[in-house]
Amino acid sequence: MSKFKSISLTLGLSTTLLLAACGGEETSSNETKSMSEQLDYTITGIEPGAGIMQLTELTLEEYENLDGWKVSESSTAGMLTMLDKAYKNEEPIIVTGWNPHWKFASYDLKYLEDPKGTYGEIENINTITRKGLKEDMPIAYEILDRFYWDPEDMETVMFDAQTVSFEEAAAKWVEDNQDKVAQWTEGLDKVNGQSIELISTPWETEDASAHVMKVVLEQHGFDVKITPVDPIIMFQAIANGEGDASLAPWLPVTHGSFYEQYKDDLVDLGENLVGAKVGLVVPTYMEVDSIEDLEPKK
Ligand code: PBE
Repeated sequence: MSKFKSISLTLGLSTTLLLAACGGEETSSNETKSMSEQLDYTITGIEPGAGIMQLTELTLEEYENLDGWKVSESSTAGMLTMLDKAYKNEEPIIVTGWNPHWKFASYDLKYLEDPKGTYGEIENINTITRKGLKEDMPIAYEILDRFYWDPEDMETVMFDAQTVSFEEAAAKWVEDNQDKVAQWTEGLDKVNGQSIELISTPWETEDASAHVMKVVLEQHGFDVKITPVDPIIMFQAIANGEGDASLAPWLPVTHGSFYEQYKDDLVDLGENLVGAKVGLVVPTYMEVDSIEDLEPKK
């Protein structure tokens, strides 16, 4: 017993000596590095076409203390993997984040304060259609116009879709929320196989809304196709009439610059959800509260 103990003590000691001798390498020097230095002045981003990536580039320009910082391009899955890894090791990480999203239920996270407001405040998600849809498909137009749900509804679908497909999760939500769905379809005649194309974006929030709308429109006799594309392409497709409608624009800030470009060539039916948010997100164990607390690169 005592032998084992002394061996492990010796091992413990030599590991420490070894690490100290290696100097400059992670463990020993991280203690003296500032948090910004440990992060290598990098924000972990997502797909380059996302609105939040544009807002992050703008943020890097607007905040003087972010001199020398960059945002890495990745994918949402890549960002979530990095977040998970950092979180498990209690290492610092800053990600481009948003609500609704299950990451806030899985980890203790906080938004960094944004005194310059480059990420806006509360975001809405709007419904837009191509011009002429009202005349061509008055029933679909009316259902789209009435569609409105709460962040909790969207989260329910996103949560269920972690274990089943979005088709199934959406069908279940529709079944469980017949009162809401009835408000969107009440008094409207069914159609006979009319085709409609919903343009979406490749994030779970939009998978949820597009699939719920698909189920509702299919129950009303429509033949529905969902096409996920980058936000800018989504606006283009609605503006040039290639797609019929979208439930995906995040406004007024996240997709604000795309919207400004195309707003005259589309029909805006207003919010389908209120209470979304985007910003820089960190684990709560990090001792930083504001974007202004970050240090410029030396
Ligand atoms: N998001 C989710 C998207 C919109 C929906 C915030 C990552 C974006 O930044 O464009």
